[in-house]
Amino acid sequence: MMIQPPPPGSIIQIDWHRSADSKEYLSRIRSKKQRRRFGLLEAPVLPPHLSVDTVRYKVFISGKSGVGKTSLAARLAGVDIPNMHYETTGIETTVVFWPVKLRENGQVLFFRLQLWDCGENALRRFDHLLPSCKEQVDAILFLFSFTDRASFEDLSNQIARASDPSDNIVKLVVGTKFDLFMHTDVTERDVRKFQEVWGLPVFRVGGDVVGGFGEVAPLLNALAERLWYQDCMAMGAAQPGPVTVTEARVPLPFRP
Ligand SMILES: Nc1nc2c(ncn2[C@@H]2O[C@H](COP(=O)(O)OP(=O)(O)OP(=O)(O)O)[C@@H](O)[C@H]2O)c(=O)[nH]1
Ligand SMILES: [Mg+2]
Repeated sequence: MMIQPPPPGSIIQIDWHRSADSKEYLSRIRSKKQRRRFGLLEAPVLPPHLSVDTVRYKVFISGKSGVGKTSLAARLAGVDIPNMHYETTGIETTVVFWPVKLRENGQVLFFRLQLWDCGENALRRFDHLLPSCKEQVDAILFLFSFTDRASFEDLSNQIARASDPSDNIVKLVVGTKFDLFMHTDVTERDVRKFQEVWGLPVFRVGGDVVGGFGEVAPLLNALAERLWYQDCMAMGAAQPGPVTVTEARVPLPFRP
């Protein structure tokens, strides 16, 4: 079933990370000026009056070798991106927490996104890696690099390999190295055409990680909003409404 996602910002408050109201929550995923890193079993510690539900999702990052999958995982976690390309030799996971405020009832939720980053050459070499990346996956980020036309042309293969039209996995496309616009190999027109054909949103990222939430908020919010919407639909709610978290998504058993 192909679900048409709602217009951006109709379910969550997309500018919430800029409001005073979000400060207390965002301070839990930051220490000093840096983003806090979370291990597999760690979570932000909230005082009782801020206690909120956490919803957990698995996100697979797909794309040609060198497009910047490992870099995107670092960027979303607020860590400096690697300067050099070191092929990822297997699967690496990164946990990102992101607080979101629902429009409907003003409820705050922590999204726990476990990013699965697998080196493309390892993925091709070892047959068991792709199935474990795809297993119970909630969302896939399909990456291409603005400086590598072949990676853009490879998107349809990536999409066919990791998903099928009837699944209800959230799918987003991310164009990396947007900072290297002098060397761009993929035009705005190409991107627009792709969006028309595939109906998938395309995000642009690039440059050094400067810290702060502004640069990652659009992508994290879009991901959170679609994941939440997908869950509400799967619950059979006609409208994504005030569904309680326990109904919508029973916390999963620990999945490393
Ligand atoms: N200028 C610029 N360079 C980037 C960006 N993202 C990634 N890079 C560079 O691209 C190179 C490859 O990035 P990786 O993240 O290691 O690539 P990967 O997709 O994980 O590659 P595999 O693990 O081999 O599949 C590195 O040298 C990064 O510094 C970006 O947004 N801007
Ligand atoms: Mg990598």
